[in-house]
Amino acid sequence: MSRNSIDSLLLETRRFAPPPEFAANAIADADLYERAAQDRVQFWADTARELLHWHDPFTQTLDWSNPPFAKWFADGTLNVAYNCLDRHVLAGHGDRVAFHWEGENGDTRTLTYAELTAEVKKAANLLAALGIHQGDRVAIYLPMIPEAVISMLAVARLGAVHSVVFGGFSSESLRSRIDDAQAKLVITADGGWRKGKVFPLKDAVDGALANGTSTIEHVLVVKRGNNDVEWTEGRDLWWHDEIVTMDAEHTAHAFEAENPLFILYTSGTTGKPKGILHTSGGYLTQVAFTHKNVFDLHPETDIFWCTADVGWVTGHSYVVYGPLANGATQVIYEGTPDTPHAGRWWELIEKYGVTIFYTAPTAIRSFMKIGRQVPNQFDLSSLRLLGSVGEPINPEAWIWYRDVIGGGHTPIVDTWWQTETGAIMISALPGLTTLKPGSAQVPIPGIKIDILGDDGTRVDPPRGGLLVVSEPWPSMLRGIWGDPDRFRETYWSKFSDLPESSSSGASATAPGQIRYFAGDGAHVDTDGDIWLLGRVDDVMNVSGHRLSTTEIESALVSHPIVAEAAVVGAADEASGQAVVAFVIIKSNQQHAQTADEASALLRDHVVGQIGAIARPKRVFIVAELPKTRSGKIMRRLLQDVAEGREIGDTTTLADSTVMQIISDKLR
Ligand code: 6R9
Repeated sequence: MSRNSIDSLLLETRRFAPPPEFAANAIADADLYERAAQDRVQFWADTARELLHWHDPFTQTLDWSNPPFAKWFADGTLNVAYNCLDRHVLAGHGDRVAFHWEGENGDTRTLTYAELTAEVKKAANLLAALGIHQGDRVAIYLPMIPEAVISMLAVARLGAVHSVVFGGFSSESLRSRIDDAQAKLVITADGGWRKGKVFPLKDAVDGALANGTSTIEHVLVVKRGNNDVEWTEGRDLWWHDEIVTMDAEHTAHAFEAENPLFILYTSGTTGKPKGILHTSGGYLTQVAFTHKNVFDLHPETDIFWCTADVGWVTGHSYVVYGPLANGATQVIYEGTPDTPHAGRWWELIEKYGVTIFYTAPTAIRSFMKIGRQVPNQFDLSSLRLLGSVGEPINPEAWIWYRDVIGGGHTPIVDTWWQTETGAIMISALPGLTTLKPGSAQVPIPGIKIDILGDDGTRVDPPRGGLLVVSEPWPSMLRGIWGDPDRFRETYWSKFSDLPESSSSGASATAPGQIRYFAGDGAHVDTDGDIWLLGRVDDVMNVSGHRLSTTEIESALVSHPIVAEAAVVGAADEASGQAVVAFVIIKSNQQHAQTADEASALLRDHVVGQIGAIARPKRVFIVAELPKTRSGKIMRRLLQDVAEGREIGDTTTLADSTVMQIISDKLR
């Protein structure tokens, strides 16, 4: 975020108290904050007992004897899928709709809790027949269709571990994720609908498995796009052929609270994506708690719609686990918001009577650009609460969202959290909090957040600093898959006084201050409200998706014509940030194509290596990159160029003329 936007954020003075009738019927009361403040750990124990069904009740709440490796509710056992399905049916809610699904091409399917439970039981039997046991990893590479949710829950039901890979990722990205997790099975589809066309998924899986060395034993294929696919006999199986032969009964066994539930890969500051590991009991407790209280869920009457794809953490926590644990009725939609017309989302809100709507600022900004005449054609009066996630929401977008989508009366909850935190950490509670547009506001009950200066001391408000979580929380990541050292280094080394122990065994010395470093900058005002300012590391946020500069640079230099590459995230009106690359072409390749051809070639190459979300908006072919004397690329200067600003201080450059040459060329 640029300096100008930070200043304008902090000048924001509009305030919105909860509407009286909303406050009167709100699920959360102020008592939550009080109970949590009195005894945080006890508060989470009570919440876990209240919101979940435990097969064997736990007696221990938090074990923090070996930081940063936490255990929550460790001696309790539960089945995550049973909590999301069977118990609602047993409680008499089998006829309640779990999902209204809408395909981009107009196909629809509605599943009640009883039907969804039966589907998941059959799928669990199928996976078991394919040799999936507790702890095995299953990759899921599907469009937003009911089978995506069914597959995740079937894996969870068996105590196995899913790794959902967003369908927009390339076969290269899928391959590296399959290899890293050593998955045994991939669940995919022939194709899915996107922007009016079928995009192939099975092809990408074939590509990922082409070298024949993969740990994958079977590929289970859902028929969705009806596009042609290649078939490997013995390895590939059609979902619909197999599922019909399966028993609709399946007993859910209970697993330990710390049994791994999923791995989800996310971009970090280095090239290789990190496999963020989440476990069962603590994760489910916090997603259920936040879904219920932040979204003020009345499960009998609300229709909840979170627009995220299950390929992202928001889809895991607020399409699958939180809402289903709470017995909510939801809408899920396969395609893009503008297909076949610009009002598709608003049409769905009208059609299903959506009451709670949760989306990302990048989407809101793109609707703002089209104008209010599109949403104004639809009846959005069912909406009573709106949510935002993924990046800071600027006050103007917040106001537009409330006025145009929320009819000028709905509260908006701006929810800050991460793949690593598993669940919402900072947010207003809509029946209690007076809202400030642009601020995510306060930690949810039971969460301890601080804003620190570089020296590790708490800043004096009003002031900016680095955001940390100062106490362990139930849905915290339990590690990076296969890399405990990277886990400690990335999140815990900056502001923690960690004992000298490795990943195994408790340490002998009493731990000092242990704080999770989130990688975000934040400002805290004199009321204690938090304003998120964006990443402080080499992670970009493009349309709410995390991308690493290093990962895209590695993709670029993997192309034979590239000598060197530097990538920056440049401020962009539509997507928040846009990927801008500066590339030096190898001298023996410089005459093979024009700069425009090289730049088009390299943009496509990044798509092939990572996926369309990482496609650079611009690739500049340059002769030099600005480097310090120690050889570090000064991305800050490239960012100045990319954002069309005056170039900042160049005195630490090894060759101070480089920036002049680059900027002359680009003007
Ligand atoms: C849930 C999700 C995490 C990063 C996070 C931060 C940014 C998310 C935000 C927000 C400001 C919000 N972020 N929500 N920034 N206000 N309400 O998005 O997870 O994909 O892991 O991204 O997104 O920078 O560190 P993930």
